[in-house]
Amino acid sequence: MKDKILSALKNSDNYISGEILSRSLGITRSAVWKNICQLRQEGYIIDSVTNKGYRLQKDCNMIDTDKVMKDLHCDNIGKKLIILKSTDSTNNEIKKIAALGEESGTVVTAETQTSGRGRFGRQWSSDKGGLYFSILLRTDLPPSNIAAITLAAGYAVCLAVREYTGLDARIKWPNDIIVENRKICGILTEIAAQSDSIDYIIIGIGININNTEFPDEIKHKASSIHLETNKNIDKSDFFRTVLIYLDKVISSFLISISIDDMSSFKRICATIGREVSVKRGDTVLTGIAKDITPLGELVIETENTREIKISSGEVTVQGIY
Ligand code: BTX
Repeated sequence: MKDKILSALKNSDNYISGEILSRSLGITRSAVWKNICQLRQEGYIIDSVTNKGYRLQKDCNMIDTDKVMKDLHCDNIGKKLIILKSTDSTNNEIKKIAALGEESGTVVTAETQTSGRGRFGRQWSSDKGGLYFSILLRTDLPPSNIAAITLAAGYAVCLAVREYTGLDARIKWPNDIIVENRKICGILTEIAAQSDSIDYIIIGIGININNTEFPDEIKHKASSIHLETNKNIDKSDFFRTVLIYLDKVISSFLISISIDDMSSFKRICATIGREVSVKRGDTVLTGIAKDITPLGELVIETENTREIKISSGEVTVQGIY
């Protein structure tokens, strides 16, 4: 019943009287009131005005399943969507449901994360303005393809940002998406694997959407779609676009990992052709980023014209961060 009331409120831009709701749904007015209270407890902001009725305040930061899933025909990613108010990390949620046999393609999202994480145990700032979600992927790809799958996900996010906002989103190898040299998205890919085969992959994606502020230590390098466009973005609508691109790009990547895919990744990679520094243990290697291999490795030509390939790590790109 609660969902029916919610759906009626969502479909109306004006107030709906308690009497109309009670008549159309065949319940008493006090039952309508109880359901409204429950919806408010779940975080929906519902105005009520005497002689007018109820009106839902549309919150562009709330994820609305109906809006995301409507006519979403995905082959792999997004067949099922689990929405949480808050969790420690959506990657952890995927681990839990993967252990219970959840099917490939399931996506978990949360409005906020209390321990959102990046690579090397770093934190991912996860306030209400952002979009945080993780994808469960069961695949028989060899573990050596992990760097490439992270790039494929990054490429898909770039295409979605470009289509939805017109911003010049680019990949900063290996797992960041930047706009105007600032980070708007990070990707954390984790695997559960045997020695030579993958049990499942978790692709965790955090995108700064309507965020307006960041912690002091990342202020200089972080941005959000809102800050870059000066517009409030409807998170559900944007999420739908991202899922469509992720499904398209990753499904074709799983079928054939080809050089062609890499050339499209390379075209929107901000790292290629720039001077980069890579931390390797205690040493820092400097050179020019030349290429990306079919396995997603970055090819760097160092000062003594030696070519090295790296598949992960911390890369600083001159002029970016
Ligand atoms: P990373 O290790 O490449 O980047 C982490 C670094 O990025 C931090 O140390 C900090 O400097 C900076 N940073 C932290 N938060 C933000 C932010 N909101 N915007 C811009 N820069 C930031 C990147 O790791 C991978 C992040 C993946 C996050 C997703 S969210 C859904 C899923 N669940 C989860 O716990 N992680 C993933």
